[in-house]
Amino acid sequence: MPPEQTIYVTRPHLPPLAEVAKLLEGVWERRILTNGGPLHQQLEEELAAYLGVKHLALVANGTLALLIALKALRLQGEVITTPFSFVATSEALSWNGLEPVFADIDPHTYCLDPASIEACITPRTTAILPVHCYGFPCDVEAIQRIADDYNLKVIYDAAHAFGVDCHCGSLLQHGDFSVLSFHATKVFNTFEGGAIICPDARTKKRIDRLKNFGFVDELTVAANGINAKMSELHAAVGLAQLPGMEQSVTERRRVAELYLRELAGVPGLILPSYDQALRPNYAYMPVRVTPEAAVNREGLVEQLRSHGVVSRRYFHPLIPEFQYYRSNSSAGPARYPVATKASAEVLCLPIYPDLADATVQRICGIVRTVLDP
Ligand code: T4K
Repeated sequence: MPPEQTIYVTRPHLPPLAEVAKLLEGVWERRILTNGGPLHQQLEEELAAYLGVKHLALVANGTLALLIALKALRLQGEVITTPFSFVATSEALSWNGLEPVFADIDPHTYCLDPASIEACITPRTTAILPVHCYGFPCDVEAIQRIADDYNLKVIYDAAHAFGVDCHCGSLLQHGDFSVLSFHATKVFNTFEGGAIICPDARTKKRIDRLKNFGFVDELTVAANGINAKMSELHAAVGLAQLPGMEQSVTERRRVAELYLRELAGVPGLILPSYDQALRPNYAYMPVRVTPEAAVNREGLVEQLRSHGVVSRRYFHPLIPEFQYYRSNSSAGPARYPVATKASAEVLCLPIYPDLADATVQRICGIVRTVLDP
């Protein structure tokens, strides 16, 4: 591989172009381009079967999926969420007029710590919005116990958790809703896209209306809806991609396992661990550069960049450190010390299905040279 070729943190997994073209021929014939066309309906059915869930509604992206799931619950007041996520998690709350309350995370899974959730509950709390960070499952049982005890709704941001299991089947069946992102950078992508997993057909109907301006029929708008429909073009990409998913995750696993072997024992570096029983999807390769390392995280980012390797500091800054959220009453590192430390130490290394072994070895060589000079 020529050294000047940039290695990005991720590259989209693309289905065979001929398969997409075949599906698009039908679109050209039918001229049904969007508004719940046949490819959209087919993808909803195939995805629900693949993911092991009963009711799934496709939407235009993961952010709109969050927005609509929250809207469907008619929530008010405060929602406990994680500071350690992509900003869309909190933005969906703000767009719904809900106040994010930032709790702390678990140092191993990077997901919300149930004890910290409980400590954040006030009389105004109405829901919990946890994230299955990097595809690592939240402690869904403990979170459900808290939700039951305090009569709270749970909306899982499962943007990273496509295809991941918990101990009792699909991780996506937990909570009142789970929300997926099919953005280009995700394990399964439709260029832009997303989905809401909901518990029953009645709720799916409500979501289907909300994503189509709130229309019940031509003459009736029953809710403050929005346009969040997935087009036939995007659905075609998804349908062509789905048959290759097992292979794609197998390739991600190859890359992850090579990293784990090549980076084992590097001083000051903590590696992630993937639980095979939970069908991990290897969406990300988050390593931690601890204070014991020869250089800090920022130094490693720069060294990698100077060799053409673009790693990413997901998630730095923390959401409450962004200007828009700084005045939030729960913003402040004392409220979430574990997330603050993680945000200063975590680095996501490149991982995607066609990342060659030789490239992973080259990246690991750079990491070893920098951290173990
Ligand atoms: N909840 C969570 C927990 C999320 O992580 C996200 C999105 C959402 C909700 C919202 O879902 P969406 O509304 O996006 O469906 C990326 C993604 O844009 C974002 O979807 C994702 N999370 C977030 C974690 O990462 P950036 O700013 O890192 O993207 P970008 O454009 O820098 O892409 C990263 C790398 O990927 C590039 O260096 C090159 C490569 N790339 C990217 C694109 C877009 C490609 O090779 N081709 C491409 O088309 O945010």
